[in-house]
Amino acid sequence: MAGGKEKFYLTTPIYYANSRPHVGSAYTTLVCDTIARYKRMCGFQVAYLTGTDEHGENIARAAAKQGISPQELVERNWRIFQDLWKLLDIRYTHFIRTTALEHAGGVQKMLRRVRDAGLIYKGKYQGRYCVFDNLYVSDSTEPADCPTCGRPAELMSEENYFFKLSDFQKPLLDLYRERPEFVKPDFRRNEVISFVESGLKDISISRKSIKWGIPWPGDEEQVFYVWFDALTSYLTGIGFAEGEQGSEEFRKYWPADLHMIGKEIIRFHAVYWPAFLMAANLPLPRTIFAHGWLLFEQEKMSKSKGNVAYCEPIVQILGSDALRYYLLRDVVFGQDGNFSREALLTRYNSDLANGLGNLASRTLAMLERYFSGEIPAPADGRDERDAAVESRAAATIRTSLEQYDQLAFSRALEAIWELVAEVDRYLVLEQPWSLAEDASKHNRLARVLYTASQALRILTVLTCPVLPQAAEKIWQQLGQRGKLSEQRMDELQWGQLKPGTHIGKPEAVFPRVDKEEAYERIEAMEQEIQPPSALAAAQTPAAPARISIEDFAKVEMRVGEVKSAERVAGADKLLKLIVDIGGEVRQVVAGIAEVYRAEDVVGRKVIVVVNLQPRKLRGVESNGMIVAASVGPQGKPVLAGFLEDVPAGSRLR
Ligand code: ME8
Repeated sequence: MAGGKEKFYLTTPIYYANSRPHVGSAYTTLVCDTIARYKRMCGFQVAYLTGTDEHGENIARAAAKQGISPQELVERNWRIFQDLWKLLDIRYTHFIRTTALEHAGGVQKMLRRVRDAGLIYKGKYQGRYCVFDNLYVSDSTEPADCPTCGRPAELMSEENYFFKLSDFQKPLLDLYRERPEFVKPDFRRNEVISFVESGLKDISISRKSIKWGIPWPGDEEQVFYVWFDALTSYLTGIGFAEGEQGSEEFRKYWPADLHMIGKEIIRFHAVYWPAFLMAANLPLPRTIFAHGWLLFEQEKMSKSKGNVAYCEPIVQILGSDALRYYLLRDVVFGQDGNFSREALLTRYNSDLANGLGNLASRTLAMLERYFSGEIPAPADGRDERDAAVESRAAATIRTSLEQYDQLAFSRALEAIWELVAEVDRYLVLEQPWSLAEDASKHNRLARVLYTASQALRILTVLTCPVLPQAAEKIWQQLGQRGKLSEQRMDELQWGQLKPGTHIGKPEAVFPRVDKEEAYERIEAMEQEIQPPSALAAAQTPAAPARISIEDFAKVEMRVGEVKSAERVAGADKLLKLIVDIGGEVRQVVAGIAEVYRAEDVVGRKVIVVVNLQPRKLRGVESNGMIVAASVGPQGKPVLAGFLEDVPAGSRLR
């Protein structure tokens, strides 16, 4: 680990600004933020670039679907990305939009360098192309599906400018062999090598039929292929366009130390990108790391598959640290991992509320109670138990730094939480609350709380890259001066918490949550999240307080008869009902199980809103809503019904 003033430049992919980011798209940004924070705490000068990919047919089509111009769409959407990064505490240093003027200048400059090297020619492109992933699927005209999104690829046939990728087969293979750290993890490098060994064809890097892009210099009919445009943002985002050699910042930070990406875009990054850079005679990045996918309901979480979870509800209920911790702790970095709200809430309660949070509040409360909020001097000699905590802390510092360096976040956190458990055990064995009752044990009490507080200080520093908010709060509660994020992690050691320090006000950092209730609140908020198009609609004048009869008529309510009912597994409040709404039978999930038993509602007539969008509750599809009064402060549900007998299917007006 270098401790000097070295630079470190890392990037996320430049995200398509055609839809709202979900947990999957936030994953890479969270990971990079953790790395950036870690590197800063090890003394590096860090440049951290993210941004939005705003050109291409996928953007143009998304805009057309909403009846707006591509420019309007991206103006709206890039802000949604920025707002989310703020919410998730992402401390990027650079944000590039590919529609920025200086970016276009940089892309044209890049082309000039490649063209001057004699590597561009005009030719005819014919083949299958996926518009959504901007991917050449095949060079044949035969029908083919996109390997990334599964959509049928479109036939394209036009005159384009080509890049002589075929010239780079040998230089690329030499690169992978000479610099094994260029593509990570190793198994991905092997995939890339076999792809390149199988032969490289020249690629088209312009488009004639597409208008939404950066103009090709000297040919008004063409725009740049969006990947040539987007990859160049790693250069333009730090000042490549400026002057002949780029800005001072560019010269300081380029080449990138790490391009972090998802595995589906590895070919663009590990094959095309180094070839473009070699062609332009620019230095190559040090490492391209392709991580796995976050899966949700067994498939890649992605907008096109409709299986997405959003970050905002989780942040609102549990805080951004909880999401960061869960994703880094539960997913083995590099591999695919499953996203589950259940696992998120379990981790929150066990590791954060009962683990670190509880250790911090217990230790701080005892310091307050027994030592008037002052870190005691360790009076008595150090015994074996004290020494065990101290040596565990030293081992944890060593291991977690090694694991952070290797991007093995789950292992780093595992090691850190072993220290949490060790200190917990120590407190249980030493029972400081009993020591406090015996004046002759005062010195031992001082030693025990001194030891626990030293360990807690170390824990705040080690967790800071993952839990920036909570760690900073505990840091301040420990009475530490300066910003935690400005501490040096590579200089961390036992004993840096000085006796006599006055602690701040103890406050819980991770209040325990009722899992069931939190789950339902997150799920309900998810349903309310609207796609950007709907967000725009919401910005039009608000609906009047009173609605017209036509508005009311849009809600279709019918009398339904409950045919069967059963509890939804793992949910205390939910009943799954099969309801006859007159010639049609529906499955509806209702939050009434705390008040009604399944057998009580079978045969009952209820009121069903039948034209609601179907939604999933705890993974169970609900196609409609049962109307109930919400009574008292707890909102106890009381089913609406009729005094007279009414046939199922009757419409309410
Ligand atoms: O590909 N699991 O943009 P994009 C893990 N504009 N990571 C995920 C994910 C999931 N389920 N879903 C998305 C593009 N990601 C191009 C990039 S770069 C010069 C141009 C993350 O909006 C992951 O990093 O489709 C993936 O590679 C990226 O979002 C794709 O973002």
